[in-house]
Amino acid sequence: MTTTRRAAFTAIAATVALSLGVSACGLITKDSSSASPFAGAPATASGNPGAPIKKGLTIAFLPKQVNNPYFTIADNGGKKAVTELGSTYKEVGPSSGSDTSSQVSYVNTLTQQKVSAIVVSAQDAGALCTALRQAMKNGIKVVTYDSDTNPSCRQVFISPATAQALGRSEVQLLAKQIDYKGEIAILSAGRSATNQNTWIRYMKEELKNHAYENVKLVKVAYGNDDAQTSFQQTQGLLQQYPDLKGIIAPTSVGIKAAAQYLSGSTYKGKVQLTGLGTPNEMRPYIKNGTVTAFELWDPAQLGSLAAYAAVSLASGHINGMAGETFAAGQMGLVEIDDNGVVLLGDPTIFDKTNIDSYDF
Ligand code: RAM
Repeated sequence: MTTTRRAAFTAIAATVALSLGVSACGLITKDSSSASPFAGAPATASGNPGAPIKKGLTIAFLPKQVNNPYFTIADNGGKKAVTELGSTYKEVGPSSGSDTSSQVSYVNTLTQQKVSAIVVSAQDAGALCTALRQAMKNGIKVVTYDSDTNPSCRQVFISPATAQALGRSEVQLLAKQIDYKGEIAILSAGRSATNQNTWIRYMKEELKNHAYENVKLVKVAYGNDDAQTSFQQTQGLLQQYPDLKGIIAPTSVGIKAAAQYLSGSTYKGKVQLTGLGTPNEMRPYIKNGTVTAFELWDPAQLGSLAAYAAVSLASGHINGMAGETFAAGQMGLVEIDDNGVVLLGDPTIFDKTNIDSYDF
């Protein structure tokens, strides 16, 4: 990662994030020495920062999965921003988190409908590419949020935080809970999910550190962001590895299902569970002692930031080039990083001391 936030902003944002519990997002500055002529975003020239923000656009959100509370929160954040900017919001998407061909069909339909921008959380890094490139050829702007495609298949990616920070911190959280000793497993979402796979890569990197020499990753299981499959996969992990000490589930569907299984079993409090989940879904499991701590960013802010980027792109304000900036309401002025990436900010860690302060 070649960008850093301004030091002063970081200090303020960190304080705000801690005291108010919001993910910090602000002006992200680009190190001029890192300018890359090979930025993956297909833009070749900057947009016109003086162009007015257009109204009457149609911004379509295409989450990984429509009936997933995490995406409901994120997309409602997007809806609010789109509506406030005077454009029309719509949401389409599969009900299964592992139905990539259906995501492709939705992209094709939105292209035929000539929407102004597609904001998509990709179930697969490559599978949506042909359809998204076709959309961009037709003048439709493409923003990925939450889970990216290959960089050349979109203009901007709104990333919750750096994948590195997320992956490493989940290992750090779990290792502390199991006293740096024992077998652990990962319960992921879909096998091809870009976001989970990137985080898992960094989890494995983190585990190479000396501090974890007595921690052994025994399996990565896939619950496909389906509650029942994730529940059964958790059960399977414990049958296969009776000495398992901990599970990391970097998916809001997976962590809830795993918590449900553990809390009704003899493993409650004995097998530690952490990962990414929403405070409202995880509150009962923090309260009943199944889960000690987990983390997440504010999904509504992620959706909102994606909406501002989509409207700015569709207004010709930005093209997705590194160094361009766009206004993101209360989140301020945001700068696009190399490869068209925009970072939301640091996630919040939830535990019994702060979980009641959050309502999402
Ligand atoms: C699930 C999805 C999503 C992920 C969250 C944390 O809802 O897999 O992509 O970001 O979990």
